[in-house]
Amino acid sequence: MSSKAAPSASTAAPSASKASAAATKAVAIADFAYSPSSLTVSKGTKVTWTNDDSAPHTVTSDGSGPLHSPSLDRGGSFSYTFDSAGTFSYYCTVHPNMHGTVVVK
Ligand SMILES: [Cu+2]
Repeated sequence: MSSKAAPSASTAAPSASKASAAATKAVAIADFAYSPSSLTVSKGTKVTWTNDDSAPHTVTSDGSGPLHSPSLDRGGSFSYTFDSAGTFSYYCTVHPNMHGTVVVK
């Protein structure tokens, strides 16, 4: 009946051994441009785009990439966690001259 063996730890840290407090990065969308337009992050980084423009914008991968945001109105945001390395280029479907790149290492 030992009630001594404390049922250890509900310290809520399941990440003990894996190095990573999930990194986050932000990209602003303003003046019809992504800022920064080119971003380099480590695998596992969560990137959040926030639209600061009055016009709607999207974050949409070139080709078959993984980014498919809805149309973001002013103040709207979209996040994606990059779990694999590579170069992810994207554009705005509303303004196809807007381009950005995320490089994941
Ligand atoms: Cu746009």
